[in-house]
Amino acid sequence: MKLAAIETRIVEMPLVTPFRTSFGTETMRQVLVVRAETDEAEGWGECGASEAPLYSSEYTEGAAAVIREFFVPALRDAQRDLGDDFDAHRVAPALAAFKEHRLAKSAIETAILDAQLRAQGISFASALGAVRESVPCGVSLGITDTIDQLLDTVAASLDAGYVRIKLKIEPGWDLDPVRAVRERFGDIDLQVDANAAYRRSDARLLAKLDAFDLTLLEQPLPADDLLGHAALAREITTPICLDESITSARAAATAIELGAVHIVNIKPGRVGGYLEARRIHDLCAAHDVPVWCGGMLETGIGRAANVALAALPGFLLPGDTSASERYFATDLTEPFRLEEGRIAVPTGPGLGVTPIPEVLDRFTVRQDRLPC
Ligand code: OSB
Ligand code: MG
Repeated sequence: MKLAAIETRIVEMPLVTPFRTSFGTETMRQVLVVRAETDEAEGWGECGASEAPLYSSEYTEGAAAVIREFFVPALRDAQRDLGDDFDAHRVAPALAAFKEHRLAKSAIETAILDAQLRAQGISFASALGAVRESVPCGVSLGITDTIDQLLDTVAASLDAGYVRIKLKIEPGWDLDPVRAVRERFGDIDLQVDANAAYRRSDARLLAKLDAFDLTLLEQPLPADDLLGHAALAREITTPICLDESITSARAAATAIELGAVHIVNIKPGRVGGYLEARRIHDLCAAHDVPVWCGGMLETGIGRAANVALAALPGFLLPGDTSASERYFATDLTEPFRLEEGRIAVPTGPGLGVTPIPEVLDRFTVRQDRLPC
């Protein structure tokens, strides 16, 4: 396969409701969409970064810049060395010299993998090793102004069919909302995500969550505090799940060895792409560590690939793979719909979905074509 060009677009999609986490509030999903043009097919990828570097150090404009200034020239060089042999597995090695920027690397690798799989007539699901035709879905609910608002949102999510509820927490919004949801809705599958908002000295407070029988506590401490998570794991009974800390298969191996993690949230963007995500899945399976698929408020492009990944055998818990309408009134692709709490895994070649040109154009604020 020969890569002809990388096209980047900055797209701005209004969210149906603001999404508030311990690190900030998003009312609009600013997303970098990547299109890979090859001699055989085109492919699509999306970058998980948002407008500001609040979840991680990456942000949309930075991702666009690193792709333009460094990644595309490196892909051009790699391709020149390889002749017509270029494919998605060459992307990570070609970009490995550039530190971090995993969300941007993932968008590039995904677009090229999509092009390759479309040309080969293979779906993401079968390329990755999926064993399910549909996946059970959870929903991640942001911090609200009042507990009553939160209870209404949980009620609506359960009515819609979501099989697992995740509440965002932060200091000052933890025990009370969790208690209220548990009391009102009883024995539902409930978990919480702190996005690194607590410190080791909060262990006693976090131990009070044990009373609510949560499925897991996601990323309570800073990303680089693996020892803190290991210490916390010895002081509380709620299983610890890591998100921000797991940046690679190596980081996952370290966290498992330290006893810092019981369950892993796999976000392909955060680890640099679906190929590394697959390796983390395999590593966790080998250690009997369950995984689930996280999300970054993806449009249909990223959602298609996430749903395919979530169909692998080690994905033993419902993911943050919610339906398109939970995020957007109009998605970039055909919307993903929830049916009896599940989303069907796309079966067509590559992602199995394609952005709708008029919709993509309507939400695009800037576009750049970079020849390779
Ligand atoms: O921590 O899992 C997270 C969204 C953006 C950034 C980080 C996170 C999230 C979510 C929402 O929790 C997941 C989703 O519904 O896509
Ligand atoms: Mg998280």
